[in-house]
Amino acid sequence: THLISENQPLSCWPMEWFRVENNIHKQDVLLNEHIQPGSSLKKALAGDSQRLLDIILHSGLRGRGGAGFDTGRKWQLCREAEGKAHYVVCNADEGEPGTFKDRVLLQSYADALFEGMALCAYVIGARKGFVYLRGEYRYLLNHLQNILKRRYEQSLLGPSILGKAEFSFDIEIVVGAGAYICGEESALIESMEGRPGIPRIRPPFPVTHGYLGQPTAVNNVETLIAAAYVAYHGSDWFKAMGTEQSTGSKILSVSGDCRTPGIYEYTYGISVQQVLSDCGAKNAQAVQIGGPAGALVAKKDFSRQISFEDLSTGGSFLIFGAHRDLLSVNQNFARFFAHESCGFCTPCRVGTRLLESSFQKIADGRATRQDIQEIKQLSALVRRYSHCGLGHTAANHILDGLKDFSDIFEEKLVQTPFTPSINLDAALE
Ligand code: L3W
Ligand code: SF4
Repeated sequence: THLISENQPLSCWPMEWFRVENNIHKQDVLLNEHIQPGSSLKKALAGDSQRLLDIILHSGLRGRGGAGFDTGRKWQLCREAEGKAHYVVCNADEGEPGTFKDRVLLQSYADALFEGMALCAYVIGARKGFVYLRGEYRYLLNHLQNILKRRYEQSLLGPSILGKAEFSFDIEIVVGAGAYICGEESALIESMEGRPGIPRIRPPFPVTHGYLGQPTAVNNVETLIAAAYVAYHGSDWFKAMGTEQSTGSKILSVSGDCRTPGIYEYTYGISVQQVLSDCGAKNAQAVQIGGPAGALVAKKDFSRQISFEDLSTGGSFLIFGAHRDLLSVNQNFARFFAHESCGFCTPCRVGTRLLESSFQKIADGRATRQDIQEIKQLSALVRRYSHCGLGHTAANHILDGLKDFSDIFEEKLVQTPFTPSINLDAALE
């Protein structure tokens, strides 16, 4: 069993939390079945590409990387975009702290991933696809190359796939260099083109101006795998699971203070409480859903659901037991964002550093109520004026913490008679 190991330390996170085996504890839908290599493609190639697109559109499949954009719509926009060539890119730059489900999918379900990429290529008219593999997952490279080689031999890749003369598709694997920001799709494309991973201005979106300025569909590993299952079982099968706006299932990376950390797959709509019960988390005070950029969910809200309507997540489910110091957890998150900011824009580059040092001040017992007001003001500024998603979400954990766990900040403050005379919250509106 592979471990994310000691030789790849993440500076800000307790190492023991990453000693999570590839244990798959719950496999409701996708993980429950290995579809035969080529079986989705065979079904899809029996019809034209419009038919496959209609199936994906009708299934309601949405992006599993976090944002939940409609997959069929993305493929349709890309298919309709004009360009010299169209590209498929699989975003396998899984870098969100506490997320490791793509690692397991790459290790055990890579055939379905390559199948999903080929299906996407069929719809958008691509002849070339790339897997952008997280630098720390380099050890998976040989394994993935072996599967690609076999798929070429089986005529599931290469020229005239399964004898269909007009459908040829190649896949290449590109290895990242360990920057979290390259999980942002336009930074990822910059990196693929050999430049530093600095996010582009969007729009235009990659569907029209992506790799080499050409129409590109960028999808997460889990999304492409789900597409392969949809093509095999049909859209009604998929649509029957989950909730109205969140069809199908979500794979969660569960870690932290629980008895059985690992991979859990649920149909959408599952409550936080049910996941906690299943993994044996008896004494949780909070769960961070969607990584540091996501939401810190307090105990009073454990009835909330994993879905795009309620709690959207790329897959990270970090459990904090009652004994955890949530202030230091928040401080770790602030350090993480300051470290991973690409430095391109001032609100994020400077703002995340200032937030990090504010946390140090609180932890040292030197902060006053005025500092808390300034943290709120700075958080709102970073969220509002940053250039990309990293900055937009870098202060979520702070604002959530101040909302539901204000006492952990309060008890560290130096008590002064001074109270700000203006309402800084209102000033920010
Ligand atoms: C065409 C439009 N396409 C949006 C596409 C866009 C992208 C997708 C989502 O990611 C989350 C957050 C982070 N025409 C479009 C359009 N699109 N409008 O839809 O776009 P957006 O802007 O809603 O979100 P985002 O900034 O791409 C935000 C997480 O994703 N994140 C990504 C990490 C993913 C990985 C991974 O998959 N391995 O690392 C980074 O910021 O946490 O939850 O495709 O082009 N009008
Ligand atoms: Fe870079 Fe942060 Fe600006 Fe994004 S918000 S471009 S990560 S500095």
